[in-house]
Amino acid sequence: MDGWRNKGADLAAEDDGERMCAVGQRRWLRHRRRRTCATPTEPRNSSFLDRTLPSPTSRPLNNTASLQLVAMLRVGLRLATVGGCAAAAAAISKQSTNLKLDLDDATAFDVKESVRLAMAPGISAKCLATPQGKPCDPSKAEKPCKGLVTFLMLPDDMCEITYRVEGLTPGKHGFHIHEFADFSKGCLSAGPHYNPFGKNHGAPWDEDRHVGDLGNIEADESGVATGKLVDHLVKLHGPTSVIGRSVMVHADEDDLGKGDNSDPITRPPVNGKCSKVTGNAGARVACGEIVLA
Ligand SMILES: [Cu+2]
Ligand SMILES: [Zn+2]
Repeated sequence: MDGWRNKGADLAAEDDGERMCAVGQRRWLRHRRRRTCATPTEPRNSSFLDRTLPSPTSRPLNNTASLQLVAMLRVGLRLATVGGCAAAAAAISKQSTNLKLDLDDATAFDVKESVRLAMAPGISAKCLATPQGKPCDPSKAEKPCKGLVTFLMLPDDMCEITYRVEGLTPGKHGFHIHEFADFSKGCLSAGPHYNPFGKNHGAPWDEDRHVGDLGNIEADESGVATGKLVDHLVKLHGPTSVIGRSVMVHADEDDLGKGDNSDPITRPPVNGKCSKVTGNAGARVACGEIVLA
C-alpha cells in the first residue's frame, strides 16, 4: 500500500511538475511573444501617421476633439511665431483653416480666437466668464450666461478686447473689469470695478473713469453679444495689469456715470442710486478670471 501510495505520490509530483512546467512554458512563451511581437504585423516602413491621422475626407471633428487639436496647433503656432519662423507659422495656420470642424458658435469663436492670439506678436490674455465664476452645470435646464473674452496688446500699447457672451436678455449689459478674481462667494466676491487711479465710474471714453469701465455690450434677440473694443487704460503688463483680475457681465445697462447718484456712499452700493460707483448695472450674471493666453 505504501508503495502504491508512494508511487501515487510520485506520479502526483510528476504530474504537478508537468503542470508547473506547462505553466512556466506558457509564461515563457508569453514573455517571448511580448518580446518578439513588438514588431508590428505591418511592414515597419508603413507610415504610422497614415494609419492614425484622420484623412481630409473623414467626418468633422466634434467640439472636444477640435479643441484638443486646436490646442496642439496653438502650441505649434506659438513656438513658430516666437521662434521667428514665419514660414512654419504660416504653414500651420494654413493647415488649421483646412480643418474640417463641426463646431457650435461658442466653440468656433474659441478656436478662431485661439489661433488669432497665437499668431499675434503681442501679449494676450483670455477670460472664460460663467455664472458665479464657476464652470456651468450642463444638467441645468436654463441656458446660463457665459462667454469668452480675449485681450491683446497692440503695438501702440492699446488693448484690443474681443468678446462673445451668450445667455443674456436682449439689450445692453454693463461690462467691466473688477478688482479681484475671488469667486468664493460667486461673482459678488470679485470686489468693485478695478480703479487703481481713484476715479469715479464713467464711460470708456471719459477722462474720469475706472480702468475697469468698459461700457456696455449689447445682446441680440437670441441673447448673444459679440464685438470688439479697443481701450487705452486696460493693460496686460506693468503695475496696472489686469491679469489676475476679473471680467464681469451685469444684468442691467451701465448708465456710464450719468444716472441716479443719490446714494453713492452706502456699502454695498444700492443699485439704481450709485451711478458714479457702479453705473447702476445691477446683478452680476457672469464673471471669470483674466489669465495670460
Ligand atoms: Cu461691474
Ligand atoms: Zn466703474
